[in-house]
Amino acid sequence: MKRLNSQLQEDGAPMELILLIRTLLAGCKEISFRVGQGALAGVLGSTLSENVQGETQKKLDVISNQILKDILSESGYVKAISSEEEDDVVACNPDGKYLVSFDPLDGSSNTDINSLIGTIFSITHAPQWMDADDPSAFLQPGTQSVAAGYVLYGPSAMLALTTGKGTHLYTLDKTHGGFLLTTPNIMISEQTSEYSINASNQRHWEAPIQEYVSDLIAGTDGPREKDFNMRSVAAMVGDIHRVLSRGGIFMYPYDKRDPNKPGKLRLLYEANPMAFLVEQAGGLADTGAGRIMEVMPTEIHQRVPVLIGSKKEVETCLSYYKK
Ligand code: FDP
Repeated sequence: MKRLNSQLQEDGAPMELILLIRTLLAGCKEISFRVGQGALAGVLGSTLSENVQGETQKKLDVISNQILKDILSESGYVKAISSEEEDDVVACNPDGKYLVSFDPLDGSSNTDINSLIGTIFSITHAPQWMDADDPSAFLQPGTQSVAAGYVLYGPSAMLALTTGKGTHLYTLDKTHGGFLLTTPNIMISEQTSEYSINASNQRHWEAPIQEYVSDLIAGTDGPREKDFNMRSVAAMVGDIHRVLSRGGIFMYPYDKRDPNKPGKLRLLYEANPMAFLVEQAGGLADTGAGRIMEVMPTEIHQRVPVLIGSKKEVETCLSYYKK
């Protein structure tokens, strides 16, 4: 079975990027181990501190953030880090070539129920003329990413990774400690009859999503003339993994509740890396107003609406915005 290293070389990734990705994944392996220990490690449950988005942090979030922060800043490859768990950017090596954005533990409320969680990351070049602590270095559209991926901590630990030459799935072989290529060039089916959305927010959605979801629910009795099924892991990393594995559409749409929060999911370390992976697998990723990867960020913790998944189904969803 092919190892991560040879696939990255085959995809033409530069050596320093390969070394950076391997460093980051060494951190993820440690997180995987900690997550696997669960309550035995005494690390589950909430701390009293809250992170920048005002959500209650779980201890595993803090631990995972620290693991990645330490390993990346000591590596020398990284100029600065932006993390869901850090208010500001973290300056690393002023001569580092890369910027790394990550959500150290996505879906962290799932830790309480021993369900799917994961680390999401994206890597861009660091503008050499900017200081390492300058947050504006991170304000680049997703199209500038050189790599993106996630590690899913499930029954097995899986890595989805792209460097712009297709999306590959790897499985962590715990016997030798490496990621082995298990699905090269995964392609998302264009059609689907599966959707994912937190329907408890329905009253806050805009008209196009209201109408689109109501037509999905109407099934064979409605204009779509086919039945749809709803599936939700309630952790983006798990939901996108399902979409990559067997198709579907995952939505966290524009929300009218708070004009400062046009969506729930963060552009830099959630929407963009998932959009890169999904596009490289033949799917689409849009905000409802344009391609996610073309959104020009204005701040590091920016939120965006997300409509992502099987090409034809996302196109159908977007057609409701043009009515
Ligand atoms: P979580 O808050 O549990 O970390 O942005 C994080 C995220 O999970 C996503 O992974 C998930 O899709 C979403 O939030 C779930 O939020 P809601 O429960 O508000 O729908």
